[in-house]
Amino acid sequence: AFRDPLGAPTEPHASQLDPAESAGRRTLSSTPKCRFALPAFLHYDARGLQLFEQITHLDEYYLTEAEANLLDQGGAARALAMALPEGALVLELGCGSMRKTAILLRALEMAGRERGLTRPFQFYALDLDRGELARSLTALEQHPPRSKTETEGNWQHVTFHGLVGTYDAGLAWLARQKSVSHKLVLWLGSSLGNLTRADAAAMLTQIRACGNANNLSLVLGADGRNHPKTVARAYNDPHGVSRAFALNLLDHIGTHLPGVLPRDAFEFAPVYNEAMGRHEVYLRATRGLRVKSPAGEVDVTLARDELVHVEYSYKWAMGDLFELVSRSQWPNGARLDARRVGSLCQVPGC
Ligand code: AVI
Repeated sequence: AFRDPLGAPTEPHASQLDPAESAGRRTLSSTPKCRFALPAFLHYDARGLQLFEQITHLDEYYLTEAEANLLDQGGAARALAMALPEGALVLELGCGSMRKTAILLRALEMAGRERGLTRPFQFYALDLDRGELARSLTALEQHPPRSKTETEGNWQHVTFHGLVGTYDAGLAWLARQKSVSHKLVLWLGSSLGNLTRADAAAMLTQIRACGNANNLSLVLGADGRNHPKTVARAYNDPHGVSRAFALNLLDHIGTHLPGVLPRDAFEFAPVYNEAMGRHEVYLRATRGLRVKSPAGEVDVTLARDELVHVEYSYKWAMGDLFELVSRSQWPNGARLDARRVGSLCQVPGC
């Protein structure tokens, strides 16, 4: 799972420890030199998904609530639900606990009743861990919206399905769904931010290829370029959940390759890189160690204090987001209906 070297040499490379660091809580002050990276998806085993869910409840991690507010109070969920053709397929990429998705699904259910629709919306939730996905879907199904006169509601206008797999697998599946009235892709929670800007463009192009100008829509949640201190707090909370989330990646690897990357040989090293508009997480070796996989395809030596990159969280200025969408082969002159209410950008079928 190692690749090296990491990153383009054009990126700023100043390795520095924060002078204000206190014992046991060392941070970086800018993008450091780094030879190795581990792919970010390794964060998301069952424990990682649970820790991420905890992060989304922290006051410091402002992203989740901001997005939920846009969907709910901002009226985006209802607007979408009233506009979506009946029978539409809704696919959520990397669905997690679906707390925000629930807002949209409830709006779809209510709109189905209000509009007197006969064909249900088909909701497909895609994620990597089967157990977590089943748990989240079951919880969601057990809480249908209720009208004022009902004591117990039920879902009449939404059906639920789980898909276990990567984005690539999910999108390949979506491209094969030919007989649906409409495809709506949900890519929420600033997951886009975990891809480099080039990979984000490729991903939007890939989503675009799953349908045509008339039958495909995308709802994209992206975080803006907020104040550096606000971002830094969101990714290094005082409760230590962000730290546990980052280090859990080593435990996850350890279940497959015991002892190869021992957790006690690393510490959490986050940095917000303002120039690049991205938060970066590294794991710093607390001692020199040799990392050797059982089959020998990886055999490297890490020096004490050497860093392994494990996550980017890119932040998007609105103008850059517009450019990204138009560069990603959504049709020329695409009707980009961006609600500039915070960070939610709704891109309807073009
Ligand atoms: C899932 N993803 C969008 C989160 C983010 O904001 O980059 C993951 C995360 N990492 C640390 N905190 C949250």
